[in-house]
Amino acid sequence: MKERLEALKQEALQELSAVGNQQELNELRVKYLGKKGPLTEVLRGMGALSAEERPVIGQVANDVRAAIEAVIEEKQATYTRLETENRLRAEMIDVTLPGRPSQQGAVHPLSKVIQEIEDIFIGMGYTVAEGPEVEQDYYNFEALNLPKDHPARDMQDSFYITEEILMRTQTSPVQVRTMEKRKGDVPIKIICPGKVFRRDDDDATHSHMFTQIEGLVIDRNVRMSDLKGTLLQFVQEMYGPETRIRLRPSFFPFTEPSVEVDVSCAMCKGSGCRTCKQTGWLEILGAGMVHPRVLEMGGYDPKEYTGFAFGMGVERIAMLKYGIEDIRHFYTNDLRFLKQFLHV
Ligand code: 2NL
Repeated sequence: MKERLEALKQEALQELSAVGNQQELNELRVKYLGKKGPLTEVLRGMGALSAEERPVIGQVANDVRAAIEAVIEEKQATYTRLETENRLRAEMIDVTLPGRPSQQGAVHPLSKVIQEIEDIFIGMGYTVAEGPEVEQDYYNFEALNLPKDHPARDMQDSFYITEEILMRTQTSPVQVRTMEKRKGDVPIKIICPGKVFRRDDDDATHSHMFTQIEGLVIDRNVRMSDLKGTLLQFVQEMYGPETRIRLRPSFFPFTEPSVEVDVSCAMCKGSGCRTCKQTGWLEILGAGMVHPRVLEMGGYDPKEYTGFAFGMGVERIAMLKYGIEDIRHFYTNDLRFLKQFLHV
């Protein structure tokens, strides 16, 4: 029996020394150490041995098993190490290779100007209000003191959906809706940014759709000087602390009195250049004291409350700020145009 075990050991070690891969090693492990292997068989036959022989043969069998196991384990360790090395080699990344540049999007220049204007007014205590682009005639015209026969209501100037529904021509209807919602409560201090629509032929300075920001303040004792101070603060934050403003009389159906607001040209500081057509001034805002009838229709008693309002075209402000010569650049999304504003 001892000889058989020794022979088994020699045979196993012989075969193991010739093993070439993980699979062959697994097969030999099963063959020699498995439940149906020769070693198990020998141990099972031990019952037939005498009491003196049993521990001796048992010892030899254990030694043989340990010797075979040791070789298998050593080989296994080698295979495990090789496998790890191969995987690491296969998965190796060359961190010195140049990266592939990704096409990164950016905030549209118009959106940036809107955000900048919003921030300035938020800094003065205003909140931002938004509303529908498709409006009722009442909110777009009627409540703003635009009588039925007013030329601004003409089919020529507005996109009508039905007799009573149209694309808003200003963001004022948002302000009317706010007055209605606030039910006579003061103060109201809002700005309303958004798209507006007019039946115009598109050219370098006109677009049938553009972006407007309007502002509205209603409270007790709101005066023209409050409007002037507010707009001066706004343009000085927007264009620099040297900026001056100039108010000229004008007319809007929804304000009385009404003014056009000129800003000293940021390009030439008022000395005259191509941008300001040698005048030193740029017209960027319309404004005025809210018409008493507009206050009344919005639910505010004009004997108790007054207010001011203003409106500006965002494209025009952006064009003057960045020297953009054609309004259509904002909507055609030519990357050569948009990429110029990546870092402004
Ligand atoms: C311009 C002029 C303006 C207003 C808008 C307004 C709104 C309400 C009441 C009274 Cl709810 N007024 N808005 C007032 C004056 C001028 O816009 O040139 N826009 C591009």
